[in-house]
Amino acid sequence: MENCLFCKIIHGEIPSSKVYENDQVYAFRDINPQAPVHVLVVPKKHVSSVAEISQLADADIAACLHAVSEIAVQEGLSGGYRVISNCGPDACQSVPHLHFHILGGRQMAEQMA
Ligand code: DGP
Repeated sequence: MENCLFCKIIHGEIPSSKVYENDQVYAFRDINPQAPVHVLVVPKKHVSSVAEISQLADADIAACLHAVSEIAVQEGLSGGYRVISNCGPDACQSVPHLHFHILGGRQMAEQMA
């Protein structure tokens, strides 16, 4: 989608630190990491958030979650990790292209928000 930051990253128009890619998914390091490992997993097809997930094929949704699991192994997150998808303004979503944050490499707070 034109003018979407993450679409531009997927297409290589904006540089990123890629950690994983297949036909359906692109994943890269967050520019403002909030944990030792902070990776963003995005479907290549543009949808704005989980609220629009019905516009994605089930295979694309599944591919995102399989990617999360593979990246966690790749990044050595054997102690666990957190997966977050902010959806809409109340959740402070700042980039309107569906993405899953993988946060790991340290003990997370028990409270999630
Ligand atoms: P959210 O607030 O859930 O929409 O998360 C958006 C994330 O995207 C935020 O943690 C910072 C990250 N981000 C924003 N711009 C860029 C960028 O240009 N490159 C990378 N690698 N990450 C970005």
